This record gives sequence, C-alpha cells and structure tokens, in this order.
Amino acid sequence: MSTENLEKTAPASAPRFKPYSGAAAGWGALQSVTRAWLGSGNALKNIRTMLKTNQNGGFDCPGCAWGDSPESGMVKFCENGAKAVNWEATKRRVDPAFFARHSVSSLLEQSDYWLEYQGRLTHPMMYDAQSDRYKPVSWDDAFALIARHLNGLESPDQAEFYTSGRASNEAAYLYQLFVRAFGTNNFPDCSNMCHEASGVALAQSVGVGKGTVTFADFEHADAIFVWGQNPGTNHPRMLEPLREAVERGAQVVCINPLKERGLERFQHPQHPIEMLTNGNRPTNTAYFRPALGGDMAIVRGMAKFLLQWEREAQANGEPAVFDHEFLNAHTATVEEYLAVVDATPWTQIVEQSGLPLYEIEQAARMYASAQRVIMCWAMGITQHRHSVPTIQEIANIMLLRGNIGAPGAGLCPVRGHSNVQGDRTMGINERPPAFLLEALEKRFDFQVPRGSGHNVVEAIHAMLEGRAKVFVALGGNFVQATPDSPRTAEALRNCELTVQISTKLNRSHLIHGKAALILPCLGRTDIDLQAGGPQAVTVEDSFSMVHASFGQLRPISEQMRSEPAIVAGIAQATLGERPVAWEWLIADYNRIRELIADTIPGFTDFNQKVNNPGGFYLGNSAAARRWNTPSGRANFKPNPLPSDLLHEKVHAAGKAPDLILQTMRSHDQYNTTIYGLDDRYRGVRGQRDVVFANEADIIRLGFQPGQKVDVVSVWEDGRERRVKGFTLLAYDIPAGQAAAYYPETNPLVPLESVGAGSHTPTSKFVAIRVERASESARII
Ligand SMILES: Nc1nc2c(c(=O)[nH]1)N[C@H]1C(S)=C(S)[C@@H](COP(=O)(O)OP(=O)(O)OC[C@H]3O[C@@H](n4cnc5c(=O)[nH]c(N)nc54)[C@H](O)[C@@H]3O)O[C@H]1N2
Ligand SMILES: Nc1nc2c(c(=O)[nH]1)N[C@H]1C(S)=C(S)[C@@H](COP(=O)(O)OP(=O)(O)OC[C@H]3O[C@@H](n4cnc5c(=O)[nH]c(N)nc54)[C@H](O)[C@@H]3O)O[C@H]1N2
Ligand SMILES: [Mo]
Repeated sequence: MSTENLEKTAPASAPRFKPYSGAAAGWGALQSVTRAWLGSGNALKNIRTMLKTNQNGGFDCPGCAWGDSPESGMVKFCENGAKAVNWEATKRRVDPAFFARHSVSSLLEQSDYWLEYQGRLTHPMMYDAQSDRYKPVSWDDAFALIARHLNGLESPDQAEFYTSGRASNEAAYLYQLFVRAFGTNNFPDCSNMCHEASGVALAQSVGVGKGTVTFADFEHADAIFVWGQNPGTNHPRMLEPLREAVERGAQVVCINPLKERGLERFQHPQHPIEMLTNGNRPTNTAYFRPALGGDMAIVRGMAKFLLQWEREAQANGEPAVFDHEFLNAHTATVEEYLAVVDATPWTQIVEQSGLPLYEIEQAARMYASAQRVIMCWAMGITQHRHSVPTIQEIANIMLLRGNIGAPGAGLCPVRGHSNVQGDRTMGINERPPAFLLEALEKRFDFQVPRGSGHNVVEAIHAMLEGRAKVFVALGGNFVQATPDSPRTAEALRNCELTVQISTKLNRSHLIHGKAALILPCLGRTDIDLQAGGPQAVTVEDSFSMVHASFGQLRPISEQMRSEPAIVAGIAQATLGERPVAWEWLIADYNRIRELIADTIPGFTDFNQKVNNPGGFYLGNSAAARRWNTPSGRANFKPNPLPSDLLHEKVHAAGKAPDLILQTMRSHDQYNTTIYGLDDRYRGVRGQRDVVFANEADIIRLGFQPGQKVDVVSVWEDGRERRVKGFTLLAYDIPAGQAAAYYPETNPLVPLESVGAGSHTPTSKFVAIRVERASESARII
C-alpha cells in the first residue's frame, strides 16, 4: 500500500533545474492549478468551492492573510489559494483502517509530502505504545484523558498551548479563555516564528502592532517598497495592486537578494487579451539586492541622504524634505534619532547593506520624491537577530515624511497565515496586554494569570528541561516549523501527553509524547453544522478587516468536529462549566461573538457588523494618528546599526562560515505542507533538497554545480547541526549567500539564535559551512 501510494504521489519529472522564462501567475499558474485539481479526486466540487473563495457568503481563503478589495471584479483567488483549498477539500481519508495498516515507526520513514497527501484525518485517535499504532478513541475518552493530565499537573504553567494561524477568531477566543481559566499564559504560536518582530517594533514606535494601511491605500500610493517578501508565491493577490501601481506611474521598489519572478513580471489571470497574447507587465520599477540582514543599513543610509538633503534645502531656502508640521504635532525623539543617523558611518552602511552607495541614494530619491509611500515587508525582514530595530528604522523614515496615517501611505507588514492577525487580536498572546486581562476579569468570574507565558522557543526549552509536560496544538506542525528540529523532537517526546488538533497527518503526530492524541477538525472549506444550524466563523486580514467565512463542503466524516467544539470539549472536561457553559456556546457561535464583543476592543455589535458585505474595519489608532505609546506620540527609535551581523557564537566556533543561508518557501508548499517538489519560478523541478549558491562561490569552495554536499551550521555550543545529501545549484544570488527550503533545513537553525526582543528564530540568517556529502540521505 505505501509503495503504491508513494509511486502515485511521486513527482512526474526527474530532478531538473532550468531557469523559468514565463511571467508570474498567468498561464503557468493555471496549468499548475488544473493539475492540482485533477489530482485531488474531487475536481468538479473543488471548482465550485473555489468560486466561493473570498466572496460574500463564501469562505475565507485559507491561503494567506492578504485582504481583498471590498469592491467586486478584483482577483479573488490565486493559484496558491486554489492549491490550499484543493488540498483541504480532498476525498482521501486517513481513517482508523489507515492507522491499522501503518505503525508510527513506519510512517516516520515517509516524507512530509507523502504524509499530508494521504488525506483528511477522520476519527479521533490515541497512541497505543504496545502496537506502536494510533487506535480509535471516543471523543469523550479523549477529552477525559486530556483533563486527567492537565488537572494532574503541579502547576498550570507545565502545559503549553500552541496555535497555528488558521484558527478562526471564535476558536482562538475560546482557546485563550479556556487556557487562562485553566491558569497559564503559555501561548507559543506561529506568530512567534513569523511577524512577532513587526508587532513588537511597531507597538513601541507607533503604539499599535499591526499594519496601518487598507487595501484602498494601494491605489493612491506614489511609491510602494516591498522588503524581503516573495508575493508571487506567498501572496499572489498582491501582484495585482503592484502591477496597477506601475501602470499608473507609481514607483514599486523591491529589495530582495533574489530576483523573484513575481516581483519582476506579472500576467493577469483574469485579463483575456493579456493571456491570449502571452503579454505581461512589470511589477517593479527598481530592484535592489542586499546582503542578508542588510536592510536596516539600507534604510539608515536612506535616512542619512534625507537628512543631508533636508540640510541643503534649509541652507538654500528650498522646500523642506521632512514633514515638519507632522514632526511637531505627532512625534517624539526626532533629535536623538537624527544624532544616531549622523553618527552612523557611510562605510558601515555600505558594508552591511551589500549595496553600492549610489543604489542607496537612488532608493532614497525614490522615497523622497513620492508624496505618499507604503512600505510592505515579510519574512526577509522579520527573521533576523536585529529585526525589531530594522522595522523601527522603516517606521523612522516613514515618520520623517509624515507617511503614516495619510491616504495612500503607511506601514504594511504582510501577514502569513490567513488568521494569524485575528488570533492575536483574540488574545493568543504569551505576553498579554493589561487591557485584555482586565476585560476578561471584569466579564468572567476568575482570576486571570498575570505572569508572562512561554513563546515558541521558551516552550521548547521548557519541554526539553521537563518543566512542561503537556503540549496541546490547535493546528500547525510544531516539530517541522520550529528550529533545531532534533531538539524540538526531543522536547515533544519528553512530554507526558501531546495533543494535535489537525486536518491532515503530519510529522508532529508521529513525534509525540508518552500519551498522544490526534483530534480531527473541520477546515475552512467544510460546512460547520451545530445544534443551532450551520455556523460561520470570522477572520481578520492584514488590513484589519474582519469578515465571516462559511464552509461549503459536507465534511467527509461525521466524526470530525469544529475547532470551537473541540476546544469546548477539552474545557468542559477539564474545568466543568467554569467560567462559561462551554457546550451551550457551541450550539450557536453568535454566543461566542457576544463574549468577544464584551471583551475585545473594536468588536461592539460584532454580530450585527459581521453581516456587512465585505466585513468591517477594526480601525487602527496609528492610521488615525492617535499614538497609544507612553509619550502619546509616535516615537523615533534611535537604534544603532548592529556592530556585527555575525553572532558571537558564530565567532566563538573558530571557523569562518562559508556562506550565510536563508531558509525560504518554494512555490509548491504551504509552510510545512509540501504540495509538490517543483519550484516553478526558480526553475527547480522534482527536488527540494537543494542549496542555491552563486557559481563563483561554489567553485571557490572547491565544488561543482550539481554536486551533492552536506550543510553544517557554524555555532559554538558543542552540537552538530547537519543536513545531508543536498544538491548545489548555481543560481543568480549575491556572493556569500545561499538559500534553501524550509522545513528541510530547519535542523540547521540553532534554537538559541533568536531575534532580540522578538525571540523569533533567525531563519533568514544561518552561518553555514558546505562539506563533501557524507551519504545521500538526509536526516529528518
Ligand atoms: N503559497 C504559500 N503562501 C504562503 C505561505 C506558503 O508557505 N505558501 N506561507 C504563509 C506564511 S505563514 C507567511 S509568513 C508568508 C511568507 O511570505 P514570504 O515572507 O514571502 O516568505 P519566504 O519564502 O520566507 O520569503 C522570504 C523572501 O525574503 C527574501 N529575503 C530573505 N532574506 C532577506 C533579507 O535579509 N533581506 C531582504 N530584503 N530579503 C530577504 C527572500 O529572498 C524571499 O524572497 O506567506 C504566507 N503565504
Ligand atoms: N526555517 C524556517 N522555519 C520557519 C519559517 C521559515 O521561513 N524558515 N517560517 C515560520 C513561519 S512564518 C510560520 S507561520 C511557521 C508555520 O508553522 P505552523 O503554522 O505550525 O505550520 P503549518 O505548516 O502551517 O501547519 C500545517 C498543519 O496544520 C494543520 N492544519 C491545516 N489547516 C488546519 C485547520 O484549519 N485547522 C487545524 N486545526 N489544523 C489545520 C494540518 O494538519 C497541517 O499539517 O513556520 C515557521 N518556521
Ligand atoms: Mo508565517
């Protein structure tokens, strides 16, 4: 059975590497979607489902957190959204018969791709050590087991409650309420590995940890900067506003070491003439290729030019470069900041940025000559040691010209998971704001825990050291998403109980605690039928728009439960009807939304507002130029540039790294979910264990393109971090850099290498050495 399936799912093409000549989206994307649809065994149904994506009365795309124009006629779905829907809406089943056929050890031999391809989880399952198999368990027994473990802990802080960003607002709200009533703030969540730095940085700078723009702002911007982001793959619906901006003469400035196809050219999939003529339009007007981690130096360089031009303008009586009215009315500490800008030497800026000075000047000119600027960023900015100061530097230059809280201007951290922003709004936060705790205490009858809980990295340490014994995951694939994979695996195996609430089989089910449960849940596309009828859930996008999502497909198993129902079941078994009647809430999710309305700012009249076509805007204080900071003003953050991008632990290792590695997504994956082994826009087919490097570097290191190598991290702590049998691909990448796919290279990211103030693993900056391959298989 397993070999037969493996053959069926094996890539059609042999490993191949050839540059891609097409534009992003367009025909190539349609071909790829068609292949995925036909492969799901549910083709016709899925096409109907797809047409309901992001439409009023339909469901929210489980792909990314990019928002849509509330007006009709815009692109509402994309190739990778289609893949995400199709992947969830499969007819294939991972049922008790499947688990009877496969022991856990035999499943561990399979690839991530194979595991998820087997289909939807259909039945609650409990691990049986004797047979090394998962066996069916009733929901009541599963809940009772969890309650027994949780209530048996010496302290509630010995449990960790992970959340992945697909959970709806309703599920996330109930989850945080349950966990806090149980008594801990241990909320490690995917955001800790993602946009945490954006939240931390912006809260200090402008008083709110979210983006300040809405979809409509993109139509009015004169310049859009895209930092460290690959929207062609990860946020395809963003290509449309970028292309539209170029067409109307706005600047679209990309800062990315890789020439990502979506940032170069875009073919509109809903534009017949363009598709027929195979035409395409550029999505950028300038492209800068920095050193990894060099972005803060670029922004600092831009600020230094602005300051120079401001002084020249003052001396010559010309119009000011800075927006003095805005600076006087709204900001604090600009003088301290400008002193730090003055003190930063050009030599350090050029060296650290990896750009020649004239390119930094060009970027500064494009910024200064635009009246309204939007700055977007994603993982290329947030997964570094100095991500918080980098994002604050972006906020600093935006403040200098009043580019926050004006139409067509603002900050836009482009979020990842479709409801990661909403989950935070609902209180999934290991360092909860005081207003949330006070609101919960006022509304409910329990003492809310006040101490800081664990983030992802702290949770791994706690499990490794035996300080945490129960691990519950509301979605996600913890063992594959986190750094230093063998240590995370050891952490999970140390637990007394691991509980995974999931849609699909993944490695986190196979690397488990002494007792282990798999609880199958409904996904975004499934109809959620409760006692009170079919239920909608709500989500929040990157632009703080909240809208409803209705599942469309009948679930393939009666045993699956919704996420809110599973959370309520665990809560009821653990706490009884304290502090709420959990199961009563589940009959009608309006009841959960009433509680949200009572306790979360911006949600008054939630049940009425959610009926608005297109949803409702939560508002953003910084966009309204209200600054929720201690000073009551927007703060310039006078951070120095890092004195050295290499960590002390890399220096202490005594061996200079060969290259600096960034770990990123291919076009055929959703985080740890691998849809296929191709990366179309980068020209890679049929393989994922590859390292992209500059040809000159490959030769310099004594290798040939195409050769198999081991990759080893440079980090002084006595551990070896190695992945084996990776193929070197000669690629157009700046000298000294390498790139490879996540999650295969997560074993190389040291758990201790985290962002200052964000604790985010530094997945975009790993010091590595390249060695002759020791064997052809890699370790998992
Ligand atoms: N189809 C699909 N969609 C997704 C996802 C998916 O896996 N698949 N994941 C979702 C999630 S959770 C997230 S967070 C987002 C991720 O969206 P992205 O942030 O676009 O994801 P990455 O693939 O990590 O790409 C990082 C980009 O940053 C660049 N980069 C790396 N290091 C640096 C640097 O130091 N400086 C600069 N300027 N650039 C750098 C890389 O070359 C790459 O283009 O996408 C979301 N959407
Ligand atoms: N090296 C490296 N590591 C990284 C990153 C990187 O760029 N480089 N990126 C980081 C980022 S940005 C993120 S966000 C994390 C992602 O980390 P996670 O969110 O933990 O990982 P995913 O791969 O998105 O989770 C996939 C699993 O979620 C389950 N699932 C899917 N849909 C649903 C649903 O609707 N409900 C429930 N309950 N379960 C569902 C399925 O079982 C599936 O196997 O990884 C991080 N790790
Ligand atoms: Mo993410």
